[in-house]
Amino acid sequence: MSRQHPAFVPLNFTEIPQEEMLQRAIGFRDLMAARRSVRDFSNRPVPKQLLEYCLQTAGTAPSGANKQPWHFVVVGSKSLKQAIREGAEQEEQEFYERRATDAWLEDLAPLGTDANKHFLEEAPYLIVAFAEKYVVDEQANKHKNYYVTESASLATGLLITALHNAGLAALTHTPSPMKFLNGLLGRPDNERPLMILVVGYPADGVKVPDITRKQLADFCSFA
Ligand code: IYR
Repeated sequence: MSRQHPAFVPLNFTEIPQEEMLQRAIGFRDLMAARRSVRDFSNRPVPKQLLEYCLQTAGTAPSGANKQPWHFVVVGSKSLKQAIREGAEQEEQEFYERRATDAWLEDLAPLGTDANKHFLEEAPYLIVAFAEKYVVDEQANKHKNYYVTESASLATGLLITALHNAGLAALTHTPSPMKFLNGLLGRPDNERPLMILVVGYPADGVKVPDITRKQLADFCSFA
């Protein structure tokens, strides 16, 4: 049986002059260097259309065998956000009171986090990222996806980048375990919650931890 191959089409590639390449790389680096995780959000509304454009960017991520194994649920309803907060805070209470090691709590201390996740209700939107482990076809056969965590994480990284570029603040939030999100959002068993992105405008006058980032030489080597 011969396999079907896709048609090949010309790459849409326009060369950029070198000087402009450098300027663009610097400009984008500086744009992204200003991205910070924010834990206090304004309740100002955010246009849904803006999120849709950012999610379309997420959907451009490369993925194993182009299976695009991700699903994003955009949550704007007050009651669902409240339910997600309740579920997350239950897990977080366990984490802070029992599950976390002393070393972990010490590492978190500079961030000032605790089990209170008020931002899950205050922000206008929560975007819950799911990784699709396999696809179930009409005959109920399972087809596994490849590099699922890598692919869905790449899409989520692009989403964070797109949200920042669009002028919004976001927080990656990972209560653990997150299985309760499948139930609340009606997502099937073939999907695993990856993280919650809390999205909106930062609260007026919000402060963020005074942290630094590694210098290039500390996280990159040229072999
Ligand atoms: N999920 C907890 C704890 C937490 C863990 C890490 I690693 C962080 O970088 C931040 C928080 C919480 O959200 O509080």
